[in-house]
Amino acid sequence: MPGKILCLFDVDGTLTKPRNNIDASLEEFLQKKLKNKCTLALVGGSDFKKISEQMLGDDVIHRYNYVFTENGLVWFKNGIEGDRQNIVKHMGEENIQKFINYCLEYLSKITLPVKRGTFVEFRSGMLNISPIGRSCSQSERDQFEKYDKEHNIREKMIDALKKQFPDIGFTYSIGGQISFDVFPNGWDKTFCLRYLENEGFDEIHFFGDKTSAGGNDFEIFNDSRTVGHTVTSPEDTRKQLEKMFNL
Ligand code: M1P
Repeated sequence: MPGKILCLFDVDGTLTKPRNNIDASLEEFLQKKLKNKCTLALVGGSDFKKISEQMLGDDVIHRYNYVFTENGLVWFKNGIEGDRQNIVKHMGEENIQKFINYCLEYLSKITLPVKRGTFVEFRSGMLNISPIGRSCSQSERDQFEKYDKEHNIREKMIDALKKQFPDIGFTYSIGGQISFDVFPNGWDKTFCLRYLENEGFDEIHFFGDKTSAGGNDFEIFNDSRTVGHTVTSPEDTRKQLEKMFNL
């Protein structure tokens, strides 16, 4: 591996526009220029299917030395899958079902400008809940984000879940436009650091756009094991890297 510096990137809002593909010129910059200076890693809240799609194909696990999907609950090193967390094993079927049933009941009682399908996406280490439904189009997604900013649909639902399940031990995280992630306490993006801290890096630089309190990059950005960088867009990420590495 080149050098002892690791650059660890969030995906949505940092390397790509939310749920869009990475720009080919940014990917070329990362692979042809940055990779000569440091080791590359990704950490996203999304599952492998979404991250590989956004990062231009399944061979992302070979182009990036480490790929942490679902916050690192499912991960790859040099193309080889490591262990994966299982939310059902951890929480028990009964708890998971009570939780999902309540989410569906709650969502059946709210009216939005539009509602589509796939309200609960079940992943290996987390649940992803979307009030509008994940099968909405890009324009419906953008409209929901705007509507949610005015009406706090997701925040209100999270408050209701916290009230209904005060001791369940879940963390709720709004990382994207139309949904929120639900995972056991501690399974946020800092989870991936356990796989990196003994890999011999002198510095782990983390780049993310949601680094303030309540954002899904907050914990890893503030972790003592990382040097945190806040970015405002993929273009800003590139600018900061050019400056940092004299590229
Ligand atoms: O990576 C950030 C988030 O991206 C998606 O969010 P949304 O579909 O709401 O824009 C989801 O995959 C979510 O899990 C993830 O945290």
